[in-house]
Amino acid sequence: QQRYNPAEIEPKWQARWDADALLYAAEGHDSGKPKYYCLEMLPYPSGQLHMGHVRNYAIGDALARHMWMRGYNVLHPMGWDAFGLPAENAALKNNTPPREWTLANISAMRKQMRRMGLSYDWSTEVTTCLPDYYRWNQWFFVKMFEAGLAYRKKSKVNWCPDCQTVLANEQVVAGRCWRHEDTIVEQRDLTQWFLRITKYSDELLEGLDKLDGWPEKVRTMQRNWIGRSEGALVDFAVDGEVKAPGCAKITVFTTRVDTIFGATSVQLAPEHAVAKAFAAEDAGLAAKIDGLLAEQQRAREAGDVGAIEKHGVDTGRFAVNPFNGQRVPIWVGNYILADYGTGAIMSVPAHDERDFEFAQKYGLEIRRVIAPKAGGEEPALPYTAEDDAVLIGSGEWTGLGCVEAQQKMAAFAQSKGFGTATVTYRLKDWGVSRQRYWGTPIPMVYCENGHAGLEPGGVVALPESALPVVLPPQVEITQQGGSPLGRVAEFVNTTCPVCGGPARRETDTMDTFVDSSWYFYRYTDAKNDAAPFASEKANYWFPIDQYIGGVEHAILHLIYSRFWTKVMRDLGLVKNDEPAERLFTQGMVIKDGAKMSKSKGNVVSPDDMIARYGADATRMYALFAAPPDRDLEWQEEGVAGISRFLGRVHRLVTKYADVARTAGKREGSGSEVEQKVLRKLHQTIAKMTQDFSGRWHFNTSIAAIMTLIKELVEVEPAMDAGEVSAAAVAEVFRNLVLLLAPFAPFFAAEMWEQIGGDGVVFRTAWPVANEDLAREDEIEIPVQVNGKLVNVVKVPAGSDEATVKAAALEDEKVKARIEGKSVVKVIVVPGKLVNLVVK
Ligand code: ANZ
Ligand code: ZN
Repeated sequence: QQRYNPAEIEPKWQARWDADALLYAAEGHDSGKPKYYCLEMLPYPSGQLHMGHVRNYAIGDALARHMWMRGYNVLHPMGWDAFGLPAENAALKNNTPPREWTLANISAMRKQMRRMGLSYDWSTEVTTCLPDYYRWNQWFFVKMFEAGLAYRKKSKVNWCPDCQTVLANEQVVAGRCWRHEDTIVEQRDLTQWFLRITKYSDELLEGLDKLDGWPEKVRTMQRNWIGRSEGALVDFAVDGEVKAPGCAKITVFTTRVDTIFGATSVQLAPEHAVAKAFAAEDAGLAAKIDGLLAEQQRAREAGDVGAIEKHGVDTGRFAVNPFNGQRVPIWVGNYILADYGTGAIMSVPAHDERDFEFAQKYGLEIRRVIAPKAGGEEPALPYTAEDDAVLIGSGEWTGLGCVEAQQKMAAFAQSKGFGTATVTYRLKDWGVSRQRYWGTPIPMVYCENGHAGLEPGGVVALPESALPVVLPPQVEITQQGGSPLGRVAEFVNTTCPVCGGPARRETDTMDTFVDSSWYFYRYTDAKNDAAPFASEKANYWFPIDQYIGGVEHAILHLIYSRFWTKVMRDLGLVKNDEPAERLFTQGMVIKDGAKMSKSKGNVVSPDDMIARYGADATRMYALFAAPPDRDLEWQEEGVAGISRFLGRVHRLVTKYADVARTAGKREGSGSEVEQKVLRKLHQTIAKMTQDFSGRWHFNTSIAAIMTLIKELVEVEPAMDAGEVSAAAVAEVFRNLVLLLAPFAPFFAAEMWEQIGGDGVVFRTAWPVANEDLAREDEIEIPVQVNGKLVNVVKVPAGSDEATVKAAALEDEKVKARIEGKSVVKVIVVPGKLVNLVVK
């Protein structure tokens, strides 16, 4: 008998599958089957798969194979998120053009994926750095420009000195670059392209409530990122003359207008226009404000502006509270952010933590204007309650509940013309310009002389016929700043598509998150060269039934792609509001207690594992070692264990292969051993079917298969002695192989062939558990006395109430417990529990 040898089995099947281009291809949108779109996040082609990928793809692949077996038309595609900085860095280092480097990495990784036996439909492969894909980024960009959703503005932007490019807010993590943990992000004033994601702020927020197939953690992160705050804008007039235009009043943003009678100062961000106006008249003040600005910058660098040590300067000027006419001092504070709300606040020390701290430090007045509704002792300050709290010392508003006062006072301010209710968001428009080479060229030109309706240098969107704007291949990549494309004269100099006059191309490229915002639509129609995709195909496949990826994308990719879907819907391209119905975020792979990473030196290479134990054992281990949503501690010993387990299965299957191949139909109920084996089999089928329909605790599925194998080994002598019918043996092994198919595809294909299974194992119907066979003869029922567990009794499965009750009352332990008492009531929950109420 042959031993299990994955080094022989796996390449054999890989070659067969490679030769069968349609093996994993989805059927068309006219397929009669129900559809299932199973998607794993596409990788960046770094050149090597890592264990995180292996885990992600093992989960998705098990699911995709299972859904095929359940009779679905499954789309299970793969592609490459192929633009981005590493290709440029590699170009600098090795002098290989980014395109060559990227394409070589892609082919290496595609090979690894095939070696892993992943069931991707390669006919729909998407590579984002190729013009057949990125031309549609450009097409969307123009559509967004035409719809007012793409626009240019000068603003403060995040600049990474290492990337030599601008970053979106979402790419700044604790003041640092998302790619360079140690690099402090600078602020620069630049004119950049933005996408108006804020148009959808409310929809993006409200949509989260309906996404109940998404992890709550991800939804919470998105809610916080969008950061909707209801509040009011209130104008405080500046007392005395201010020369600078537009500086006669300060508009503050507050979520607690009900506390306005307790405002004892107005605080400005150091960059606020009024602060600048005061500084222009007072050099001493200007220097102090610069000091605050520097502190803010340092806090940003330290990664936490929120935790800044609060400092401020008194401007010596006053503002007038429009609600009570009171003059309050105007300060400039280092804890006021220029880019949130209006960059100005009214400070209410009695009822706000930060204001309290500040007022104590500088001896500013602290005035209570909110008290508990129930009265009683004065609460400690700051007192921040708003529910069950009322206004005190607030003129005509005194006595109102806080929440009611917020609405009424905002309406009052509006009626008097000094304020309004408002909603503020933390979410900002998405800055998409990047001063890099390896990205999608932004399809805009600047007409040098201008033409009717356009001033010289004005922006003109390229017509569809001028797309794609192809990246010039020969570009010198250097460390010097500025867009590399700006140094390619043949690229820059062009003609205006409207007037034919001289024009310059935009030389920035798009943020690579544009590429991943809609790639999954392209999979439905990857070869379309007349449109990004055909709507009827996308409408058939969308929404994605299951999206699987890392939680690190909770904000960036998963918010941008939701935005993109809404834009496409409004353009009439798709019908769905959200891209993915369900999202699963798998845990990290760790080794020796830490995330696997090059910098920690604890990386385990998938290639090594596959070479040693085979792809099946490696994949199966990744599913077995932990529930998929938890972190997984990689232990090579565990992979070896799975390999030995597959060896045991291999021995059994090959041993009984002939029996399985030639057996007839099972008849009658069979011997007791036979019933026992069949019971275990059908229980395993039932359990696995369940695991596949919810949380995918594949670790317990695999454990169940292991128990089944253990049982088979135990009854092996009985099988050899002919006590289990050939038909039952065939039933067991046939189903066993089917159960293993989603997890260990090479192995299952080989075993299927050995037992003479018909056709392709992955297209064979998933087994259905036979409930009669699965049912236990006896079940255990806990018996309680007055709600306390006393013992567990065994009764025949399916017993009626009377039988269960009798068994409970006859149990020795129960008898002892109720002795001398009278049973006043017996509660029987069929199949579950008996509770005796005694006195
Ligand atoms: C007065 C007040 C009284 C406030 C009170 C709170 C409690 P969220 O919920 O995060 O939106 N604020 C407004 N703009 C700010 C800025 N640019 N920098 C720093 N702080 C700013 O927070 C809104 C509250 O944060 C606003 O309401 C304001 O303080 C402060 F008892 O106004 B509040
Ligand atoms: Zn022109």
